[in-house]
Amino acid sequence: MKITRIEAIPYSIPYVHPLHFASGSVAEADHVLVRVHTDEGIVGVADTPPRPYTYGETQKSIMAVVEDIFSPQLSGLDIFARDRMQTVMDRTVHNQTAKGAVDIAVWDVIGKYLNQPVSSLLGGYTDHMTVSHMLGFKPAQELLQMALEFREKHGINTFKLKTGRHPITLDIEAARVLREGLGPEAHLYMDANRGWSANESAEVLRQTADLGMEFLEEPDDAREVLGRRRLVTNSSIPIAADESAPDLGTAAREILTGGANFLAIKTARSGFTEATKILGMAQGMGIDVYVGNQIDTQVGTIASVTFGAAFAHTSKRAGELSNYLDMADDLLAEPLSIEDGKIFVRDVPGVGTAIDEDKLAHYRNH
Ligand code: MUC
Ligand code: MG
Repeated sequence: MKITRIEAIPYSIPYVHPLHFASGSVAEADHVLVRVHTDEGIVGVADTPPRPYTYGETQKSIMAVVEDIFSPQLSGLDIFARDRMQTVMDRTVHNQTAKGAVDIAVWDVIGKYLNQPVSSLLGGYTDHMTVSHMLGFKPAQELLQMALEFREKHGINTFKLKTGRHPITLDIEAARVLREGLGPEAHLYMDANRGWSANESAEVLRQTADLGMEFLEEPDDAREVLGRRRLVTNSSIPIAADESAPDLGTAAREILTGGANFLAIKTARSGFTEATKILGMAQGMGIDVYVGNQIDTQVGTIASVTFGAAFAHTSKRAGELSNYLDMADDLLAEPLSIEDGKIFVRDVPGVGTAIDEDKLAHYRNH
């Protein structure tokens, strides 16, 4: 079975709760739905989130690279030739989430063709992921109210606090209010999206040392190598690489150079093929990972669940799988649900991303 065409469909869905964080903000999901068409009529689907402040991609750049470069370069390739596809796509630098979506859509075709859930094909470790919810910038008491609501309504007890603000006391206070309000059983960690310097990050770690934060993600700019290395060496909690380690090479580099000792794996930017390589590398080096989010829609989230549940090393921690709840609507024909803080893999052939075509027609940008 061969690829005949790759289609990129731009759409926009508003957010009910816009998210603000140190590197940017989102008020609408102006994403791109990618469809891989084949000569046997099977179509694979994946979602692509443009994040100019992280990967330099925009909705238009994703459409252009998918339709003008990847579609002609990958057409004619056998659907199982995933590593060849990666090699071809890697001739074009960057464009991280566009590459990730093409890979996931190809896996979706493979699962549909073999009549198997992709999570089983990838590793089949378990049937669900525990959910972590990401809290954007807000006053501390509002954050606590939101977290308590998420716990009450969805059973979520793991929260990532967006940090990186100035003065740093804003985030230190938010961390303290969350810990005191949620109690010792809640799992809490912070993500500063490079908002602080290494010294500010060290000061935050010092002042939050009694709060049981499990790790700190991307505190400062990892390119400021010595500052980051000093931070990692001296921190009593792990320092995680997210946007400093978007692919296999950078993930290996950050671990080997002491820029991080924990890794976020995001299917939106790594697809399943490269994410599997990052996972193997991390496991072999004794590095823990977690499934991060790219403020994913339900289409993106089910891809993360598919990957995360497939492996012991990714499913042992909560994955960031619930920010679609901040959106006004979504495209999945059968909406996701979170019960007792868990999302289950879909027991259907492929990834489980059947699209509601009426909704797509409604939200697509013509
Ligand atoms: C994160 O972990 O940094 C921020 C932007 C985005 O797309 O995802 C995030 C979450
Ligand atoms: Mg992050």
